[in-house]
Amino acid sequence: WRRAILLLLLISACKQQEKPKEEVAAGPPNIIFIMSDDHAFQAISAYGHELGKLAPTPNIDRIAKNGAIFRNNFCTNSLCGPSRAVILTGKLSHINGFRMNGERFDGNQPTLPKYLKELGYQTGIIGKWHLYGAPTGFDYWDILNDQGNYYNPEFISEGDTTVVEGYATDLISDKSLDWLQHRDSTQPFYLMVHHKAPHRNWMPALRHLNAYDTITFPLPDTYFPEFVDQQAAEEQLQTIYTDMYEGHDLRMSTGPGSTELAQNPWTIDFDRMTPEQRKIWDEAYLPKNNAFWEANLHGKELAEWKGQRFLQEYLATIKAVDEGVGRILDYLEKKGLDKNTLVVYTSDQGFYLGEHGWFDKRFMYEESMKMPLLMQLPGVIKPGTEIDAMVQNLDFAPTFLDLAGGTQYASDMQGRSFRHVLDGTEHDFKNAVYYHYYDFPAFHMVKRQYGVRTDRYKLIHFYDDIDAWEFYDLQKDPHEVHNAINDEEYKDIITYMHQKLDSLQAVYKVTEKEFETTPKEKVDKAYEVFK
Ligand code: SGN
Ligand code: CA
Repeated sequence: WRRAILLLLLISACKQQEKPKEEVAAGPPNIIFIMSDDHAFQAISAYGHELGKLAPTPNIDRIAKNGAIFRNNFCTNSLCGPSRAVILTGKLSHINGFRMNGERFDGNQPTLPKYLKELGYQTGIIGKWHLYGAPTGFDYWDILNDQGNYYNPEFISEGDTTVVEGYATDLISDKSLDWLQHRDSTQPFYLMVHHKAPHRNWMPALRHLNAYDTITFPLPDTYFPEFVDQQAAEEQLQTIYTDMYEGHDLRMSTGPGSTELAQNPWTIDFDRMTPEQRKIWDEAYLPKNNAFWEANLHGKELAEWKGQRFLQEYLATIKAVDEGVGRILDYLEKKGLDKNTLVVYTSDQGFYLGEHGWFDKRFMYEESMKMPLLMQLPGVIKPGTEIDAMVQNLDFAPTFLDLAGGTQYASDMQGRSFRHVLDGTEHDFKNAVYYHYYDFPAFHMVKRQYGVRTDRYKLIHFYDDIDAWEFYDLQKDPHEVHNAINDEEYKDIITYMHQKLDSLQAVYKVTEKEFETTPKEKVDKAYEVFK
């Protein structure tokens, strides 16, 4: 009988060990939130843009095939730190307190990972943080220092700062897979995988340095813009051919036969490479740069060449991100975890790839305001779903909480769950979305602005050292080159848009404080500094 008891004990112990696994498989979904930095939707092949087709992202596209692609997902404030703060809190910048880069995120406030922890999730964040101060609400964090560097970056974890040799994107993918392998498998998990790529200065992995050498990418029709009634656009400092650093951004050399970089104000990006890395780098660029000198380009041709070089670098930088996404998807599939894991791919905001002649973001014009968004979750999202409904990064936290069974935590958030957009039972989610950007005067000198966008129209108010309204009919003018604010034909619609804007500002509790302006001397000085 002793044997029989032992056997019974053993069987019950085994059952107990198995049980949590079954619970996890059937219980709330795991969530992997993969977010890159400045990844334009134009550069993801699933979106069907010409650039994406020439520089495909087969692994990111897998998420669209397995689940959904969002064609109208918008950020509320097109800048790194602010977007991240909105995602963590489900609240707009003026409520979560992080309006512009360089501010410190108040880690004492309630956030998505904190709520998920209460719901029994194991939480982790790996990669770019950029909110200053230590992350709160995470069981595990291993973040890049500030903006992070592409080569041999510094990672900060609890009580430890380490320079890790290697390429940032690969390291972030490795660390994420490592975390997944060693996590406590009895709990559902929430993992934020935050890439630095493809943020400026767009340094590809060594294996991708020649990826797009032979491809000519199309430059947008607005590459050489004429700004009419677009004063803010006229006064920005983010034009590819006038505001990029030839060395730092475009790897241009000081002359034929030289590997020394032309304008390179922050030497650290290249200086931190090991001699071996630098050798491979220089060998890849020398012939290309010699060919450039040989061609002896000037004026418009030179400006176009710069656009090409930028796109080659930017798109090559994305290759390692896409590979990393593939490795994570493979891992989930191998372990059978894909069945109950929400996989999200997005970017902290959009990015201009030559539209209006620009790089960077910040403006409310489409390519910056629109964030790529792809999601898969078998059983909830049908494979191949195309979503046209307008959603925002503001809605991520409420949506994830809804899927995790914690809607009660979203009650004071300003976003709304789009779960039923995901499962195909809701089509008209929001009829208008609000936008508000504050980071002026600052790098690139993009003016303060707020506005409203509906599925067809956009109304923007630029303020601070300017007081200018712009209105666009996106159906007739998708490139936003005709400011129709004074067109008689739109009079009634413009009145409607103003009402919409006022009501959104009331609902979101935007007070007078948000419209403060900067003393003129400060603005003038900033134009001098950033020029
Ligand atoms: C850096 C970049 C800018 C960029 C900001 C903000 N310059 O300052 O071009 O606008 O980051 O980007 S760099 O040459 O130093 O990289 S954000 O995505 O972090 O908001
Ligand atoms: Ca960014």
